[in-house]
Amino acid sequence: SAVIEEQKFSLQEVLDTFKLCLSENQDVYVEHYVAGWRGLVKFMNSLGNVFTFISKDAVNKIQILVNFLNGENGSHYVTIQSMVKYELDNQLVDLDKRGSHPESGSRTLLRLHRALRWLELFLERLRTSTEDSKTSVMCADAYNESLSQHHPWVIRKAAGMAFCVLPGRPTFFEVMNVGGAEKVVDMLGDAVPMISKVYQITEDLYSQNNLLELP
Ligand code: 1Q0
Repeated sequence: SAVIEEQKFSLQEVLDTFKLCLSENQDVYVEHYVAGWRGLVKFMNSLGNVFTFISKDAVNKIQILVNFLNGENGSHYVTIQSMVKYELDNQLVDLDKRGSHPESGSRTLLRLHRALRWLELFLERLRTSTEDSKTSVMCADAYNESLSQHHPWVIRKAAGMAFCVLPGRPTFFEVMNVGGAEKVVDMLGDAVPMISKVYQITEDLYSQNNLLELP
């Protein structure tokens, strides 16, 4: 019945999908990476309409990667490592300026990767926050320290306006649906290192291949 099917959103589940990202030999599974982002987008949409301009872009990028994964060369897109190797070996990446491959998997994932750094910083702030901390400030600080450096003025401006209407910490914790504040802190203590690890492995891979500035 509808009652049984209607699953309540839990951020715990979303962050758990990031745990599934890492293979035994530290490769990052695109499927779980993308699933993690899907969950985050769902969470963000539940915060209100203002955030859909942000989530729309994420949804676009998720879809590009899913299309590669389900496409005829899907077997090369199983991990971020194999994707990067395959696209580079076959000249499927625009390296210095936009050309015939404006939506490569490598450049698309790089955008989500940069946003993952924001998430890591934001969640860490949330974890160590107190009752009177402001989510808008934590969010803005995390953004200014990371993702904003890759955004033009007009997007920074729009992001700043979105942060201002973020719900407060109590509502935020409620929507996360993890339990009381202590539970949230525990959950984040578990999730943040996991996200950092996925971030760092991806960062190293992109750095070693000189891909951190892909257009
Ligand atoms: C909860 C508030 C969320 C705040 C998210 C911070 C990011 C804000 C800025 C995003 C602007 C997006 C507009 C489009 C940007 C693109 O130009 C840019 C570059 O792509 P391209 O193709 O033009 O080169 N795209 C990006 O930088 C990707 C941005 C993706 C942002 C995805 C954010 C979705 C995630 C949300 C997580 C919300 C959950 C947070 C709470 C977790 C738990 C407490």
